[in-house]
Amino acid sequence: MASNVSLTRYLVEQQRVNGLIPAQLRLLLEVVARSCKSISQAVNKGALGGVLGTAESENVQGEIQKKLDIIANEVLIEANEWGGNLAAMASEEMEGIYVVPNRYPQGEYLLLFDPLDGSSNIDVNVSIGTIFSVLRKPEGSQVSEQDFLQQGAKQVAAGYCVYGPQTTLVLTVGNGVAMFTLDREQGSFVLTQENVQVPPDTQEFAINMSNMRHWDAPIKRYVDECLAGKEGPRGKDFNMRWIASMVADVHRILTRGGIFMYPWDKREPTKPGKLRLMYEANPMGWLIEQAGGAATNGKERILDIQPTQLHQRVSVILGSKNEVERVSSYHA
Ligand code: AHM
Ligand code: MG
Repeated sequence: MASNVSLTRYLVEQQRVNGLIPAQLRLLLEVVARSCKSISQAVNKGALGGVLGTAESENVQGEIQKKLDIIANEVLIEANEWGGNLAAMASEEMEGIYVVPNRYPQGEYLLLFDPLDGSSNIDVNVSIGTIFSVLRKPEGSQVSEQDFLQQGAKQVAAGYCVYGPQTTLVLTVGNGVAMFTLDREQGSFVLTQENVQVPPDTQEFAINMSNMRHWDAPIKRYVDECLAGKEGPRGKDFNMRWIASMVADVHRILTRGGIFMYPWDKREPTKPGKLRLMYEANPMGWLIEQAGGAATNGKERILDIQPTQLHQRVSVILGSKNEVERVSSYHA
């Protein structure tokens, strides 16, 4: 149900009434939302805007960049560098941190993002998104990469914007999860759902099944039991979804429950998983927890992991609480 509460008003209320966010953080989130509007615009134009296809570059993780990966990254950097709210930014698409240039005032916050998540879906017109996480810069002198290496539990805001049939911004500042739908005529995000709750139980799982032969025993056991359906140990049938855009999969889980898994597998045994801790797992993990769900790497709560590297990878299992706890118990 649409409300007449804009994102701006929601944020002002979080600041004024709930005392949850300082003005600088509110302004920063406004700028992030504005960047998402521009990215949404570019995504919508698609081939008409010449934004589809591959760029001639690789990112730090050795992945071929899409044109939209780069465009989205630039939009976020340009929109956020001059406002005075940030000290530095970090992105999936940049090897090192981006320190706010000297010509602008430096703020108290650090912004991390995956500018365009689900890159493999760009050219096929399937939902993609932007994921972001905000940390407070530790007190001290010059900002450094070390300042970013904070546990997910220290996030002060996190969210994503999904560019799907609708453009929806999903946000937490530690006071539950709220969803805002982009009203294109008004040009503003309007609150469309508050106090989002992930049901504790589910009969729907999301995992890339093509990796099954590489999984570890606990994940294999969990999925086997789901697949066995009514006749198996779970005594009920399960459905499966895999969009290959974490934003879209997490959005479905926030909307109707489910469990999402991108676990460690044997393809690259030295890597803990495919997804990145700081700008994918942490913000998504916090959103899911704020909606009553759970997020783990199988052994440890995602938000408790102490990062050691900016682009660190992690095994991710998140969603409906009872299912996530079951998968964790299989790892015990
Ligand atoms: P990206 O940030 O380069 O787009 O990669 C992350 C994406 C996630 O959105 C999604 O869950 C996963 O990669 C899909 O991976 P796969 O193609 O291996 O199923
Ligand atoms: Mg991503």
